[in-house]
Amino acid sequence: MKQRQGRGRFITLEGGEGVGKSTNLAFVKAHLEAVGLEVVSTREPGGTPLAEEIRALLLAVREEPMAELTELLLVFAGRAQHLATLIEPALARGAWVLSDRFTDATYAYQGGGRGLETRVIALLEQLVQGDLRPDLTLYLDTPLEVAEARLAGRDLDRFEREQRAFFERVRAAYLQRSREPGFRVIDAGVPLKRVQLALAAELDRFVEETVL
Ligand code: Z5A
Repeated sequence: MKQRQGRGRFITLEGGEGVGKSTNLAFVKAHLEAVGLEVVSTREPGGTPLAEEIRALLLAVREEPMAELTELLLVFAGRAQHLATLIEPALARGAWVLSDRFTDATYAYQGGGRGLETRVIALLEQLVQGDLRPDLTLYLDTPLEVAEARLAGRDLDRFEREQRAFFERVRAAYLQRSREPGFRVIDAGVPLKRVQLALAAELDRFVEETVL
């Protein structure tokens, strides 16, 4: 199998709520498996039993407001656990790891949304991840109205209860990150078939460049 030739690759799916990350995760996994790669799919916050407990803390709606720094540290605490027990071992044995969200979400939500300083996030990123960064980030982008319409009627978690201005800042922060190397913007406001054609093209290019 191709991934046995060395360390695996790390691919992340990013975007605001309702853009279709969960829907497309299975498609991306199947597309990579079809070329003979072992793919481990996971998500953030969460991905391991302990990190999923931290996820539950982050998403729960409670009376006591969560301080912004508490939120940031919980995000990175979960990530440290996720990296140590799932992501790093999988990459080391040659598997490809596909994560529904990773640190770009921290820059978007805690940086853009909450207004925490980028340099503080970058400091924690270096502490927790060392040099590890995604090899490819597929950012699904839609105008907010499109995602809102897709999510209408759903129970809202602590983040989803934020005001529209918060989500506008999140989207702006993601679009600013699109200048980072390995970051690809996919128009996700179109029918699913077209989104998946665009994803497949990016994946094929990436596999060709890095493996074949
Ligand atoms: N968070 C953070 O603050 N900091 C961090 O560092 C990290 C995360 C990692 C939970 O994440 C929260 O954690 C998140 C940010 C914060 N908060 N918010 N808000 P999450 O990823 O679990 O939450 P989410 O983004 O809200 O997930 P989601 O609502 O499930 O969105 P999605 O996965 O992108 O969408 P979906 O479930 O695949 O699709 C939504 C619906 O649209 C569904 O009915 C689909 O069938 C439909 N859909 C999807 N694509 C299409 C197309 N192309 N056309 C038509 N309909 C479509």
